[in-house]
Amino acid sequence: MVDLSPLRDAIIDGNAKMAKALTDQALKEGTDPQSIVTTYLIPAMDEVGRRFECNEYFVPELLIAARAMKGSMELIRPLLVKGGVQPIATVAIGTVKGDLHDIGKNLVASMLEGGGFTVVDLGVDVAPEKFVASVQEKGVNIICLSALLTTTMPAMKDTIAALNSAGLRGKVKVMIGGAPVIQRYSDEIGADGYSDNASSAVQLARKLAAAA
Ligand code: B12
Repeated sequence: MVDLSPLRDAIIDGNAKMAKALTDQALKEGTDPQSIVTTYLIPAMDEVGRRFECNEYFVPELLIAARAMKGSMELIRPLLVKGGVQPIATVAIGTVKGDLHDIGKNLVASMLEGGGFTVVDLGVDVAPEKFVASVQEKGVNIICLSALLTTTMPAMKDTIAALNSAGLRGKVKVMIGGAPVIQRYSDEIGADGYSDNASSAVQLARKLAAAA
């Protein structure tokens, strides 16, 4: 396989144009799309996450790296789907009912996608029933709830209650996050985990998928 370390570097540097051009070229040369993801994109986003955790990178760098990764994934995703490559798990992510903040949610979604998950992005202001439907209709294994307002945090509890009422709680893991969320709240409402940033969200999702 050709050395695509410039692709890895382009993602880490957030150079979306370069990342897309290198991905396009690699695919045209016949490089296996799955190996581009596992050998270059996932390690690149892991490195971005590492730099974020040790305060070498901040939110803007995370966002531009995620955007670069997204551009590459747009070229790769249709080929993966055609080739039937198995994702780690399917995740549905959304900002809870009443809440329109989506920057952090989008970041988590991009990092999860770069981390090998299939991501169903339900958007913002997502009612509990919509999360329930995603499990029933799309075979979702993990639900990710984001809230940025203290007034919308109870919608996380409502979503877990709706999963319980639908008899689905045993079939799906629930992860929560967003600036006002803390571990104690996660424990209180019976979520399976909480993380305070997009990078550790991927680690948590991998752990939950392995335990499922
Ligand atoms: C940008 C912003 C907006 C934008 C949102 C644009 C958008 N497309 O998202 C706009 C202008 C629309 C907005 C509107 C409002 N906002 Co506002 N907003 C912010 C602001 C400045 C930044 C939020 C942000 O994007 N942070 C950056 C991201 C990357 O961080 P993050 O979301 O926390 O996500 C990270 C982690 O939390 C985690 N994470 C996030 N989600 C998830 C999910 C899972 C599953 C996991 C594991 C992890 C995880 O990973 C992410 C990446 O590391 C904050 C202040 C602040 N500094 O936080 C106020 C803030 C959140 N807003 C606030 C308020 C009050 C409002 C309004 C009510 C204002 C008004 N009066 O209209 C409205 C509410 C609208 C609504 N119904 O939602 C308050 C909330 C106060 C509170 N205690 O609830 C804040 C804190 C400002 C303040 N200090 O008063 N807002």
